[in-house]
Amino acid sequence: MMTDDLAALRTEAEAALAGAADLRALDAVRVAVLGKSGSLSGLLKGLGAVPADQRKERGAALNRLKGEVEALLEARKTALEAEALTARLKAERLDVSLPPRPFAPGTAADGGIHPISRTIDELTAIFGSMGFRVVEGPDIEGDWYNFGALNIPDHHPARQDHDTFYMPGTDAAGQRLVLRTQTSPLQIRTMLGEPPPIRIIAPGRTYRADHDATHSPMFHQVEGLVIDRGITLGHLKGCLTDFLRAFFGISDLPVRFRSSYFPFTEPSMEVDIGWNRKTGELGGGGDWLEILGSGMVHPKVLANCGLDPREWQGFAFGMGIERITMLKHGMPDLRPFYESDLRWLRHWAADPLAPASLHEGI
Ligand code: 2NL
Repeated sequence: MMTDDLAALRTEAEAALAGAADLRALDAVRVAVLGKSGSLSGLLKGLGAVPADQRKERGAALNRLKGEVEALLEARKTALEAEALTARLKAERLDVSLPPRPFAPGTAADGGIHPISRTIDELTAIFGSMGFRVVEGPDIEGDWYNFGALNIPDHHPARQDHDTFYMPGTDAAGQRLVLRTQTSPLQIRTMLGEPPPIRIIAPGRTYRADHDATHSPMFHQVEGLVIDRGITLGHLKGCLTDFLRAFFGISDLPVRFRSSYFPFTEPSMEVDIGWNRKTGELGGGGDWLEILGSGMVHPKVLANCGLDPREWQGFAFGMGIERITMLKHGMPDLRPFYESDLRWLRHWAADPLAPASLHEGI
């Protein structure tokens, strides 16, 4: 007789919980049963009037019921939340395979690929076909990764030449923090982090305190690195010649290698392509245009990265992404790359539905 009312309350609460269609209705059930003037709270308050010999047993039964109702509430809440999430995921589904809206003046513009991104896509397609992989990393570097490991000593003029942006503070290893002046730190990290053979390209943002029509304090660079046994200058020349001809889409583009100096390569080579100085046209115009720097990785750089230069050799190269993009498309000025002028962007944007591929021609 005494527990009958508890059994009834339990049945009632179960029915109310099952009928609660959303979290709000569920909370109303909680208040009706467990709230200050809820049915169960009412029974607990009534304990004082229960004869002393039954009070303990009834109190225990009430508390047990309270625990059960709380557990049922929690279970229903979890189920309702899962239902709500499923409904939301269904309602907010995005079909990424839909074509962009056709462009019409005055309506929402369709998307386009920025020329910098397009060039990175093209570099990735060309070097990817030669077995290179893309690596990425932090823009803020320790100065050992940016300079020291590359055989650029503490007081080398290059550290000023580069007009480096130094950051306050040091990293965990006590290195001075810099905005990377080239993407070489990624190659250092790769050599330190995995055994050869290595074939990587490292495209990304780089920073130097320089600002005029052809220099921006933030610009993009791509560097490449190959490490294996028996790598020679012949591999460097073949790889870069193939790359330049594919990138500029000129199968007989003249390519010239001219000896030069970098602290991180020995020997070092600057690479020129043929063009016509008067018309700006690339190809066989009889003039030469410097396009990138390259060389065999310096034995000290290999040793700094834990590689024995008698066993491993390699070549590396670096070039400016804005520069090769401007030359390829005949763009006169660097500044609009970063100005978000929609007229410029619409003019130079690449079609997002025609990604860079070697089959279609870069
Ligand atoms: C240039 C020249 C170059 C490299 C970058 C490199 C990186 C490592 C080791 C050796 Cl980890 N070299 N990078 C080599 C030669 C030239 O860039 O004029 N860039 C715009």
